[in-house]
Amino acid sequence: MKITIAGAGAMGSRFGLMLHQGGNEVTLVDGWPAHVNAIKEHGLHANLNGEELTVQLPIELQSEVKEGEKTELIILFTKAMQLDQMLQDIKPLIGAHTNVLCLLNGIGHEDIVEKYVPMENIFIGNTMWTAGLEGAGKVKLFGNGSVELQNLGKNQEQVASDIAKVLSESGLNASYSSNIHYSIYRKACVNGTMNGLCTLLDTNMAGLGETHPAHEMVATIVNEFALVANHEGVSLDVPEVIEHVEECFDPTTIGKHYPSMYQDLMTNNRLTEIDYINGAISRKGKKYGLATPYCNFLTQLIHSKEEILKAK
Ligand code: NAD
Ligand code: AOT
Repeated sequence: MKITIAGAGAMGSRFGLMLHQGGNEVTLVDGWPAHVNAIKEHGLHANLNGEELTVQLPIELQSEVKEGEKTELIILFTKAMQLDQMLQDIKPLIGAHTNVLCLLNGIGHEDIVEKYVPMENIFIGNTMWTAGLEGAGKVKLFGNGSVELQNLGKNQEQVASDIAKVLSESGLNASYSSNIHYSIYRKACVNGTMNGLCTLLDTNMAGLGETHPAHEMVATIVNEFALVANHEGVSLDVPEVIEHVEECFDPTTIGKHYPSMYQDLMTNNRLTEIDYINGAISRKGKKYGLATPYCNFLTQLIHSKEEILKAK
């Protein structure tokens, strides 16, 4: 399949690499000139489960995307605050038959995608894969993961299943979800607990899990997400979600991962996605008259840290 990865940082590179290895015709599109040039000149360098490899993948700077052959599938993997500009820039690639799959962390990205793509071509999902960007053109990938996705448009279930099949044939372990809003909230609970706390406490997920207050903090935050989700008709199984979140503490599986928010702020001095995770719950809580004090506080703390560190 002709696939464009829009946002080829850590996760976009992982998906691009695996889909390329699975025999698809993959093109990367990205907005970081140094990264684009490094991949153009030297290929994408990846440490994949300990094995060093270099793959030649076509890559284009998003501001230079021109009218041409439309792509069959676009996978969106920008950071949340880069999504609108990316969709604006890749308009020339989006045709009447281009399906667009949004796999960003956080809640409510479909509102932005809908501005550029007809509803019947939009697919949303989430992923438990992880990835780290070590520098321009270089990624570190370890562990396993999965993808869940669903169509937003009516009668597009078969297309959603077909997209999941294409991803799975490249080892991405994707499945059709009949309730993607539930899955997105469930994954948002992972990010709403791990990302902010690991960033503030300067540790990875296993390190957080070793601290005594971790369980109570996780449980309180998950309950705030559940309160807001419930108001939107999504009824989270709170004990199951807490267990799912706390599985991330395991150092033998995924616990050594530093969440992407940590990588952004602590390693790369970049602004974070907090407004699309805990901040989204905060805003919705305010709108619905629901108390979300931990999410409010976490959002403020991360913003203060961004200011102190002069993140950009
Ligand atoms: P990323 O920051 O690695 O890449 C996103 C974009 O930012 C890319 O266009 C990249 O080129 C650009 N970028 C990265 N570093 C830059 C720098 N120093 N200067 C300028 N531009 C730079 O983002 P990601 O981790 O791939 O995340 C994409 C989405 O996937 C996010 O919504 C994230 O929350 C989600 N996600 C991430 C992980 C993970 O383990 N990284 C796991 C699951 C979901
Ligand atoms: C993650 N991490 O989503 C993925 O780093 O933003 C991130 C992220 C899967 C399971 C646990 C954490």
